[in-house]
Amino acid sequence: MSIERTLLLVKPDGVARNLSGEILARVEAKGYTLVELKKTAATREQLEQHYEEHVGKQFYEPLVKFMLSGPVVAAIFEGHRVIEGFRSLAGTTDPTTAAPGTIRGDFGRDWGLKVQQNLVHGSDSVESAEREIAIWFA
Ligand code: D4T
Repeated sequence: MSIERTLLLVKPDGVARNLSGEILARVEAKGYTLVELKKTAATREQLEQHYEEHVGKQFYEPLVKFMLSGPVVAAIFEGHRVIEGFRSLAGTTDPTTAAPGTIRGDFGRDWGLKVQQNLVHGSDSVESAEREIAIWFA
């Protein structure tokens, strides 16, 4: 067994809708361990690093503006296969078609904006998790 860590963000829509507790509770109830937790206002510098793979895409600037629109909750969760496990709990990127039972499927919808407001972020690999944890918990 190898202990893995993931970076979870409750995005500004999730925080504004008072869903932070519900989201964290689902991850804890699944069996993963909360290691670090904070509510914070993202900076543009953090977001430029966090979303560097999306620079130049149509939704990049709206995405950064959205992530700056209010506080986020950042958490580190730990457990065997937590990266894959959290992405399964979160559901697919598009909340319209995310499966019911997932965070995005249960609480998300398309608001017709330039960027999807899909409540949560979760790291997609061990390398991304290490990189992202360093950005949010320097
Ligand atoms: P994050 O990174 O926020 O966990 O989301 P995903 O892993 O599910 O999706 P992503 O990195 O591909 O996209 C980051 C962020 O941009 C929004 N987005 C994405 C969007 O508004 N339109 C799009 O076409 C894509 C691909 C949603 C999440």
